Amino acid sequence: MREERARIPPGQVVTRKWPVLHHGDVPRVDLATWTFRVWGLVEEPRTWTWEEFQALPRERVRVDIHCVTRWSRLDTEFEGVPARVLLDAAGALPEARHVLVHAEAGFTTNLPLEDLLRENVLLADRADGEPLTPEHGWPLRLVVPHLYFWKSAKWVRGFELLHEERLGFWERNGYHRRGDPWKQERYWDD
Ligand SMILES: Nc1nc2c(c(=O)[nH]1)N[C@H]1C(S)=C(S)[C@@H](COP(=O)(O)O)O[C@H]1N2
Ligand SMILES: [Mo]
Repeated sequence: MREERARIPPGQVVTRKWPVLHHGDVPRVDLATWTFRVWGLVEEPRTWTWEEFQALPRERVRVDIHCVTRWSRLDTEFEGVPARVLLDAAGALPEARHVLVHAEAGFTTNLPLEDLLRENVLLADRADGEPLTPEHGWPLRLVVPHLYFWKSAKWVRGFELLHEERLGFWERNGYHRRGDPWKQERYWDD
């Protein structure tokens, strides 16, 4: 399995199952009042209802995901709206460099704007051909496959565009500010 080995970042072990990992409880979400917002350093702050979000252009990607707790899962298929579509609709200002991703119950995670604009970065509502399950982030989760999976916020609700980096939940609790699995950027001092 040389090919498969080349897809596994250092220090990771492949799992065929899909583990569930998060802080706190699975939130209860009401689609009737749900919104996705993009605000901060944008030309025009935007808000989408669930219905409006469903009308946006969609993509399907097949990606490998890597959790900092050392499991990797190969070939998960996600479907949803590219993050780029929402960022383009709001219009990032030139001074926008960083994004704080906001999710239900105050969960946050940060990443450089350019990482959100990368290929294969989706706001996904389906995985492996099925609607997301609540424990994997229903109704919507971020998927940033090129960074450790803690950046892929479940139950995501918005992007706040910033000039200076502002650390998110796991990043304030010892995890790396960026989290590239190929460089083993696990903890803040890696
Ligand atoms: N809202 C929220 N999203 C989150 C987390 C969390 O605690 N809260 N944990 C992250 C971590 S550490 C991981 S590894 C992945 C796990 O996603 P999964 O449970 O679908 O495998 O979700 C990420 N997204
Ligand atoms: Mo994680």
